[in-house]
Amino acid sequence: MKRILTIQDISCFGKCSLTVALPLLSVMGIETVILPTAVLSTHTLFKGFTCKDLSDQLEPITNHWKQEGITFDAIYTGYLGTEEEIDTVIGIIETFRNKNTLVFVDPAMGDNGRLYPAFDEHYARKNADLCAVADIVDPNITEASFLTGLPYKEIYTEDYIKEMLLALADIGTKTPILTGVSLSDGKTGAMGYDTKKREFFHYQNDRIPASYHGTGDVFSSVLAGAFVLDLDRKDALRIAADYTALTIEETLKKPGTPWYGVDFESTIPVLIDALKQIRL
Ligand code: PXL
Repeated sequence: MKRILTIQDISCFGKCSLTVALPLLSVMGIETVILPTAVLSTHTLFKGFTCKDLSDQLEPITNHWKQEGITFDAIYTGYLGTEEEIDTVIGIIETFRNKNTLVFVDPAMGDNGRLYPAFDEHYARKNADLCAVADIVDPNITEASFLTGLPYKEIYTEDYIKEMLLALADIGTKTPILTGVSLSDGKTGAMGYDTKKREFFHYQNDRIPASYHGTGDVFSSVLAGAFVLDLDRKDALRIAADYTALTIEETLKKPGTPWYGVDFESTIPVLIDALKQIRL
């Protein structure tokens, strides 16, 4: 069984980060080791959230793993907290990485042209150091614009997306993948760039007219899992995008749906079936 280490916060209430990554990666049949960077009462879009920073625990925990000879097939990072923490996480990646380790970075820090409340531009730029050591990064357009310094646009052409991907590749990532990319009316999906083969690739599905918090974490978790399972990039993008779209659709059907996250639990059987189809 493949083993992944995922490093991100625990938001006790509000479906995101580890409470999404752990169940999704587990149902994909991947042993999932967690390294919580902080414990929050809720995610940071609630007012008055509490936050206990666990940065000082990262080194003792990972030192213990090292002593025990624990290894990982992949390392997947999500929402982190501070610039110092980013340096610590880069150190952890260097310690555990070997030539076969997949390093997947979701530089979770903003959406809709704005950073999340806990972050500033300094923190956003520091994320580029983390992206530089990644095999795959999957920012949305907001995050990519903060990482690269290119302007954020809501209306754009395919050339703008390609320029953004090339700028992300310049940071050092082998395969940048931009999420929330619409290449035609009524469609949305992701577009990536393979620096080795020098080719762009993309996947689009129907846009569902709704936006929920935590969908980036759903998409990233499934995409990271799909790459860990050695799916080719076409299948990996399709599985992650279709599952995320279906989950948004299901969430939308339910009246009085809480805004804090999507009902990803109810669509898990479909994810498992889709994986079975590919791996038959
Ligand atoms: O979904 C990203 C995320 C993860 N963790 C925390 C957050 C957010 C987005 O706001 O606040 C704590």
